[in-house]
Amino acid sequence: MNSLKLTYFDFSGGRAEPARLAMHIGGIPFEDSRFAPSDFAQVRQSTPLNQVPTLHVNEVQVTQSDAITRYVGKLAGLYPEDGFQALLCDEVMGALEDINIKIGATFGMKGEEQKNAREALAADALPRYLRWLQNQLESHGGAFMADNCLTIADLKAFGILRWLSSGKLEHISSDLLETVAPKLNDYMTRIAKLPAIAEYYGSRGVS
Ligand SMILES: N[C@@H](CCC(=O)N[C@@H](CS)C(=O)NCC(=O)O)C(=O)O
Repeated sequence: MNSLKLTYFDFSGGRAEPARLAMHIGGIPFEDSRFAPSDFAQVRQSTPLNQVPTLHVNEVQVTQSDAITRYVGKLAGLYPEDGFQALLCDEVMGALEDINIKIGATFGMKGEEQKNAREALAADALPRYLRWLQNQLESHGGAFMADNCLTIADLKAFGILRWLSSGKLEHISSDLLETVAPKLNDYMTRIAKLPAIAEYYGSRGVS
């Protein structure tokens, strides 16, 4: 078994959370190397692209969150074996990463600029992506994003939907999900109640 070390911020969310959850659910041993946001400037010096997350697989330090999640998802049995279902899983992962990038771009902004950019996202791109995700869910059976079972696409969707609904993103209403894609809201609640996920967050004191 390769030794695995995942390096990311010490919070329950963001680009490493699906990989953390996948390894937890699959019982894959790994070093969960967390650092305080205030240490980012120093930590990034030791990463190939000055970004996190990274995954050390033995001595090799790998970048790109979706590649990392896919790798550990395979180890954990949370990635479809069927090629077409894998495509549908990857499609959802890619769309979710688009959301990450769109919102991420507003973090460097301040004041009116940030307000305008986020209100524009909440009026156009986010509803479009959320409705599309809801449609994927429904057309793939209604319970999971792909393969009729829990996959890494659900873990990533869960994290991003929880973030969008948290009320922590200024100028993005915590009601957005309920307003534009209510079935995704029910889905997020169901995923949160899956025993392995409820137990993971319960043990970390995250509600
Ligand atoms: N494509 C990369 C993006 C990684 C990324 O942007 N990470 C953020 C933190 S979540 C970061 O390190 N930002 C600093 C920077 O890009 O300079 C991935 O998916 O891992």
